[in-house]
Amino acid sequence: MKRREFIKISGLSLGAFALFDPSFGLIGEIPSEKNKRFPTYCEVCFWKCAGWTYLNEKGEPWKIIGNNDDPNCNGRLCPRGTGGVGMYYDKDRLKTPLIRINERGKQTFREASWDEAFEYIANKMKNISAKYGPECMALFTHGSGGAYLGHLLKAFGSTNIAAPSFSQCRGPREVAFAVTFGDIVQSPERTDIRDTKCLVLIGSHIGENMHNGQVQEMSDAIDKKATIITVDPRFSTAASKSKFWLPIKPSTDLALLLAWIHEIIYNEWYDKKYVEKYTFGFEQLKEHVKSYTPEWAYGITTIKPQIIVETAKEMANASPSVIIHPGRHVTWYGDDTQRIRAIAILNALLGSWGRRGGLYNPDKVHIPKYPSPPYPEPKKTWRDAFPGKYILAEEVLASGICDATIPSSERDCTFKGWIVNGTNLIYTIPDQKKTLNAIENLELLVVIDTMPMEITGYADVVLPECTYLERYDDIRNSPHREPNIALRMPAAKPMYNSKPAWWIAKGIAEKLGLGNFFTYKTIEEKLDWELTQIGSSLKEMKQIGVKKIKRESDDLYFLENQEIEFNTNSGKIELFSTALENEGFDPMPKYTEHEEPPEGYYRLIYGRAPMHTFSRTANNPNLTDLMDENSVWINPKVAKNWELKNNQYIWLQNQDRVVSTFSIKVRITERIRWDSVYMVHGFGHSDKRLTTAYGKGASDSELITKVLIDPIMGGTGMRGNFVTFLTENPN
Ligand SMILES: Nc1nc2c(c(=O)[nH]1)N[C@H]1C(S)=C(S)[C@@H](COP(=O)(O)OP(=O)(O)OC[C@H]3O[C@@H](n4cnc5c(=O)[nH]c(N)nc54)[C@H](O)[C@@H]3O)O[C@H]1N2
Ligand SMILES: Nc1nc2c(c(=O)[nH]1)N[C@H]1C(S)=C(S)[C@@H](COP(=O)(O)OP(=O)(O)OC[C@H]3O[C@@H](n4cnc5c(=O)[nH]c(N)nc54)[C@H](O)[C@@H]3O)O[C@H]1N2
Ligand code: SF4
Ligand SMILES: [Mo]
Repeated sequence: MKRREFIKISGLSLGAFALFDPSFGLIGEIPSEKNKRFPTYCEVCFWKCAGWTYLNEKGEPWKIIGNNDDPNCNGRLCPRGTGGVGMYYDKDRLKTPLIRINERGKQTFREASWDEAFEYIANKMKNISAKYGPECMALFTHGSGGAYLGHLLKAFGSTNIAAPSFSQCRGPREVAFAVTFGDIVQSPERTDIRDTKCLVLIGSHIGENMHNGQVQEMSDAIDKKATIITVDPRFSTAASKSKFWLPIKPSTDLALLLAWIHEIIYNEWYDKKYVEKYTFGFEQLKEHVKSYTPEWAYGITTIKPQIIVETAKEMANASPSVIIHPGRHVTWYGDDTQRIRAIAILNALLGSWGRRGGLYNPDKVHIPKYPSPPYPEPKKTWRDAFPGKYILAEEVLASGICDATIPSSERDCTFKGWIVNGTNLIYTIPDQKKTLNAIENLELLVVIDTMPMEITGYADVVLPECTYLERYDDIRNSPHREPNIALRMPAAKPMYNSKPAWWIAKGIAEKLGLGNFFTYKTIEEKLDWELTQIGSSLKEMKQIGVKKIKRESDDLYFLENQEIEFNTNSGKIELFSTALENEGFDPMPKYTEHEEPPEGYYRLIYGRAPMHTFSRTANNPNLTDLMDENSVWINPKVAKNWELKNNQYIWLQNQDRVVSTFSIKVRITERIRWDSVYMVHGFGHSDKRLTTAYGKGASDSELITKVLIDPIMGGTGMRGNFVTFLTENPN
């Protein structure tokens, strides 16, 4: 029963629109007891579902099944997590350390021993430290190994540790929520979808975005007759499950949000008691949105006034059990923090923050840190490269480190060495030319990866990490309704000459004379010490995989009339943001216009497919069986004008005359507006060592050359690019 429910939402049940074979749903059954199983948590995406790796008769990893006690997955993995064993078996894996012997990008490497690779890295790092200071080393990381490599970098004297999940992903929403509510959204999101009566999705394409627990909760909410309102220029899977689909003109969402705020205030549909008790700046907001009427928004968004009013009423009826979803990948148009501010304000007006069916208060376990000496105090940080800018960004900007690596007379801080762990920067940070220019200026580029992805081609040293099925990692400690932890342990010995990140970090530290920061002999020793501090042990966790720990107090939701001091300047929920005003930004969101596609061009928008994660799964043998290339969605009207046929291969050319390296299959569909085209991110791999993924589909990343920077927090807006079609091979 449960299994079917999930499939219902993850695949579109509209026959001809089927997105993927529904027989490939979630694996939830338990195989026979005689098979051995080992606890793990998934690394195919960052939802980090906990599960069990089972071995086959020959003692090899065979299948991965969700852990029933895990709140992130409730015993069921998504198609990608189920296909995770493909990462272990991928024949193209990196097999041994490599040192570059030729110019960058040429991929001429020689095999090296781990000791030789560590010696090389440590010598270069010492040189950089002596010449420029240790702060000129930066770490880019996305994934579990980051904890150990981050510890290494801080011990070395640099705090420049960046993840693309901030400046290329959820950064604007965290800043917008922090300035409004004094707290961030976090991951997994604190959205109480399970108990909501109305869920509003602004772009968020849950169901294609397969963040597991969230998809399950949305499916449950639909069964409980919750209203779903989806705002998307594309008829997404979520749209197909919605009572209202608002096919908005892309880039105009802020106008719709402001009109909703207008309606909710002027019709007095807001939660009066809540607004009075908890918020700051209501009268200013009321005045501010006076002219943002549904009729005004219609002219901008193409959404009819009557629909705007009707959907606003729908939200108000559900209040406070309503969620205007904060989104996750929100770096779209450069005014993203302000767009998410409008979302935060709507949630505040409807009283959903801190309420059942709205946004709950998550909690996590407090795990003491393994003893280690204090870190040296860095003399400078990435912020010195941007004086007076991006003050409200609470994390390091990956794109900012990139900018600050390119020498400029305006900056005295330039980076000289990068360690890149688990992020394919070439495909992840927009404006590839700039990323490559930055790389050209480096004295050291170390890449730690499992696969020969594009970024490894530019490395001086490539270090092969073993896959998540072959290693221990830090204890997973994700915030949730109930605090909980999960263990990842190896189910197999590392294949080839690959090693875990903790071992790599410790090895480099020892060569740098920083061995005192990694005093444990084995990772088991460290994990057991940490687990013992919170009343568990490695032995216990090996048996149960996931452990839930009781919340310290009953504060999942606000109590009736509870007095609350919010972590903002005014101590209230700030409808009028004093933090933004202090930094010289609009204290309340204003509508800003965005550039329109020129004649013959279409806005390039992109998203996820249920069976793939970014560019990291494109070579996975199990997942390419389900989908091995992307296609470009084109409206029938447009296809007719261009005389395009379904399944025809074409090339895309953007406004800066950049042409896709590979061709992409045409998919003609009413499900996309005529002014836009859509493609799934992560395809069009150009590294021939990826023997399955090479040349399959096209890459959105290479066509994103225009980047709309968010002035508030430095996020890289990627949806201001336009493409046209080439039917002959231009290359
Ligand atoms: N054009 C475009 N750009 C985007 C996006 C988009 O949709 N379109 N999405 C943005 C978003 S939301 C995000 S969060 C980022 C994601 O950005 P990334 O996390 O950089 O995504 P991937 O391209 O999948 O790169 C992951 C890398 O990690 C490697 N890897 C996988 N498993 C392991 C492991 O266990 N250990 C190590 N060391 N490496 C491993 C993979 O082989 C791959 O090289 O991209 C952002 N950039
Ligand atoms: N299967 C799978 N699931 C994933 C991931 C994955 O790689 N694979 N990655 C995970 C990560 S890190 C992230 S951040 C999330 C990202 O997933 P979301 O946060 O859901 O990402 P969005 O950018 O909202 O999603 C793209 C949607 O936005 C629509 N869109 C494009 N332009 C506009 C516009 O101007 N206005 C509106 N309203 N909509 C628009 C597109 O049509 C598309 O449906 O997914 C997560 N889940
Ligand atoms: S959502 Fe899927 S890919 Fe992501 S961690 Fe969970 S099972 Fe793995
Ligand atoms: Mo993301």
